[in-house]
Amino acid sequence: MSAVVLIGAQWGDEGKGKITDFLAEKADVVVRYQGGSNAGHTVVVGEEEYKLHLIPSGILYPNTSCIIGNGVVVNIETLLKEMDGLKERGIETDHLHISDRAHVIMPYHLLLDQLQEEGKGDQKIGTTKKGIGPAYVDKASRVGIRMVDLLDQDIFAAKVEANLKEKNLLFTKVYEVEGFQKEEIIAQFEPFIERIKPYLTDTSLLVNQALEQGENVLFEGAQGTLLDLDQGTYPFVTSSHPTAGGACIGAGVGPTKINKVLGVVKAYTTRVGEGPFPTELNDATGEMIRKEGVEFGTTTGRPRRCGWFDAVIARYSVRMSGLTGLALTKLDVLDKLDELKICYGYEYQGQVLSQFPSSLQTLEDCRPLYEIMEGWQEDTSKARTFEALPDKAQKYIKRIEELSGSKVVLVAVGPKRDQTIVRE
Ligand code: 2SA
Ligand code: GDP
Ligand code: MG
Repeated sequence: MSAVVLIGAQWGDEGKGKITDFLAEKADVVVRYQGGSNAGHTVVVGEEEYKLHLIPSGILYPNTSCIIGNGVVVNIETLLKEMDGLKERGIETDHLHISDRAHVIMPYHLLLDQLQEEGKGDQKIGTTKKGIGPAYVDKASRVGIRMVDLLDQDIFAAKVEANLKEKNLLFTKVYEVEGFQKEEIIAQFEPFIERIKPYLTDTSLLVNQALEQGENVLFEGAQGTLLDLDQGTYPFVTSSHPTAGGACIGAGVGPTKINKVLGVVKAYTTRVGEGPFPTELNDATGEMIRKEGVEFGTTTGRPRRCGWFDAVIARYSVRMSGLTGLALTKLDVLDKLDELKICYGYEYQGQVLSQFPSSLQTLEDCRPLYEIMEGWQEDTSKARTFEALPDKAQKYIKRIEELSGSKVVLVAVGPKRDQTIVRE
């Protein structure tokens, strides 16, 4: 395996948790490199289901080091609860390491996220309200609070004070709500700091040492290509870099160290939150996919918007992250359909677009062009080899490969570990 970056190649929720867990069996280290507790990665082992938000999906393997890299924004309270929840279920977290350079989500980030969304009305982004955007804003504005700052009481107090000076004005004068008290925040953080301290370290050193020793390192992306701050459907994006390039910055490794980049795609498309979605199905088929695929937000429980597979998006992801292969998930969800559609291009003002447009207005006016394929109408959930899949399902996968320009190396036919087909 060596160094593999795994990314979501659509709008998130492609099944990255499941695929990470599957690959983590052979990984020595699993690293989260961006996002925060907006993410919801599901891992199913036997009858047990784990929903992970901040902790890497390799945590279920006791000998796999799990790292929260510098690119992640961490809500410490949420993280501690997640650790406690795992411990209650018999999963130890002593193989977890957290970057001392990671930024901390503060109580004012959570309130700002909520107020900014409310203030946008119809134009809202549909964030998870986990404070992600405001925390990354502070990072870019160079006023963020990093884990390392928590280790020095005076530095922490000074940074909280400097932040509150500006933010309390915003809360009281612009939003007309109550601001925050420095002393309260410091008191609230005291027990968090005590508990989190032993986990803090220079995680870039750990990752690079592992790579030098020839260990297998898996970088677990959160969200997906079209939610990337630069490459996604801006402004309907998250505030980090889910694409493969984000792994280098968010984990502290050079691009020369990466060997493979795996893009996870669903056999159809979903999106949660606002923004354009060309192949969206606002009909009974969309409803059926939502029901069969249990398409509800892992973090917020929001119903996900569902639509046909969009090869323009897959092709775009292959380019933006230099994908070396695709992991196709949730094939089984389509088992009952008699007919399937794959979008191969968009019609825009009488022309055919084969590449994903930069302009949101253009995207909104694009009409998806479809190839129609026959459904297989057979149960795929028990298939364990590619050849065991119905011919029509094999044909569907091969067409996805042709249109996206990347080989499908893994196929998932259910949420469980063993419901995975490896295709070399
Ligand atoms: P944010 O909270 O600032 O990152 O929101 C900005 C946009 O990014 C989307 N986003 C997501 N999309 C899919 N899945 C995510 N994780 C959860 C899940 C989502 C949930 O696993 O289901 O539970 O609702 C995720 N996180 C962020 C978000 O919808 C906005 O469009
Ligand atoms: P992630 O954010 O990319 O990790 O994806 P989520 O965990 O938010 O959503 C994916 C959902 O699909 C989870 O409930 C998984 O258990 C489930 N899942 C993953 N792969 C498959 C699959 O191949 N078939 C089915 N039926 N469910 C799957
Ligand atoms: Mg998810």
